[in-house]
Amino acid sequence: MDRAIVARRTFLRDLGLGTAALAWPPIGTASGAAPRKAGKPLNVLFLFADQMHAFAMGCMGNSEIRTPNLDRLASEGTLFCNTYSCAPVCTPFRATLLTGLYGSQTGILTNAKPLPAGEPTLADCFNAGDYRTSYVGKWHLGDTGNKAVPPELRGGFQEFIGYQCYNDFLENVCFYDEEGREHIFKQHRTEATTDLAIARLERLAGKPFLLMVSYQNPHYPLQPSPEFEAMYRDARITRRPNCRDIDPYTPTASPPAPKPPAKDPIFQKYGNNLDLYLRLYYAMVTQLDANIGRLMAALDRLGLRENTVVIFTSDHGDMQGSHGAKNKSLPWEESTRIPCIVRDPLGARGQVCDQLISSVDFLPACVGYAGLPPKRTAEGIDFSPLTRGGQLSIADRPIFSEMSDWCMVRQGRYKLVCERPSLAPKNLFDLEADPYEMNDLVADPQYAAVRDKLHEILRGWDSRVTARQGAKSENKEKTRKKKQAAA
Ligand SMILES: [Ca+2]
Repeated sequence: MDRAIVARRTFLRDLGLGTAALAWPPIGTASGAAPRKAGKPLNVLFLFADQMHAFAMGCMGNSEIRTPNLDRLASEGTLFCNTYSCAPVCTPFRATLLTGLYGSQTGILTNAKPLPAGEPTLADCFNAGDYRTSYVGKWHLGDTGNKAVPPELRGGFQEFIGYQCYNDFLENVCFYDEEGREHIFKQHRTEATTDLAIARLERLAGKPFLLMVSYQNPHYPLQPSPEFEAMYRDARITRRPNCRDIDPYTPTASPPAPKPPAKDPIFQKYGNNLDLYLRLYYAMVTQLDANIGRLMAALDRLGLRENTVVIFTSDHGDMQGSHGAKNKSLPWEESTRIPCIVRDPLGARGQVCDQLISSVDFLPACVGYAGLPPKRTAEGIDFSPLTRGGQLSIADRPIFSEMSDWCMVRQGRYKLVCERPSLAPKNLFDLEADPYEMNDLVADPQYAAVRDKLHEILRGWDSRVTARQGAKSENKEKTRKKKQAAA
């Protein structure tokens, strides 16, 4: 299922997709792109899924999943096929997306924490540039549950309609607007999210905007609408070669899943059946894809295509039995590799870029597409030149991912995972030769030099990004001692 690594930049026709509807501008030009309307800054429409790994799209070489709208989006823009979540869990990803900082720098490596006080956000960057900023959907910063997000937790977005975190797609579909008013929907959560996003787009049209749309799909429990479930009813989904048969059931925290699992109606649906889980997961992704299609049609209807950069990604992936694991928060590719498509009206079409991109790059890139001043303290890079046929010297750039008990670096074809806090090397993989991570090279003497080089890079990064938290802990300790001395 996994596509072999392609040349640094190539085009979707090489993936066997139909060429009839696609335009192929030469590399290094932006020909084929619609001209920007004079005097109008570009809007940014940022769409992201929850728990969708990079391999669940037709344009990534998966011939068993139906994602015609995402494939079309890729054919109209750039597919970044080597993109990583720098902290593969909900809240840490969101904090990085909105601050441009690593989880160790924000202090957010677990769920439901609020954004760090006083830290400028992506919305602040756009507000300062006279953009309208609007957010729709799942938030999950500062709390969890089916509840309103109070203004002080909204990261500076001027418009807001969403909820903290609620993993039920069919029941209790509630969104809360700027005033905290509850809007109840008798439809699938994904359809409701899209309807709200379209309504917000209609309000935003005519002014430069940043609109972020945060979908709950395809996070478990897997509850596609019947018509999407039916599409995969008789499908045989090929398991990844590193997959082991596991019980895929994971209880939800919000709403709290009934215990024991046997009492959970979701368990009754797919408990202990990985094949059924995969079919339902694909159905969830296809439903999300159909909604992306609806949103793109609305963008066209409103005449916004030529002035709007569309970015699609996800917060992290889903293990689905690979390496005998389920869920996420692990360094494996199925957990850390995320989809990434950018349709840039000033960019090339049908381009595939295999440069390493990290979720810490999204803030600089969004700001870059809007032509706004960069956030000085943000990590990552503005990768916008890559969608416009430009060059960035990032072939050797290491990218990082982390949770509190591990961290990893990927540079070129190699990936090293270390344990935390010891930073002892745990796994080393050659992802070009071994894309499924089945041949651990960490103890292989032939790769000692590669391991040691990556180890040094990772230790340097870890020391730098944890310094701020270290300083905070030190200050807290000093304050505590002072108070103790004064008492
Ligand atoms: Ca998530």
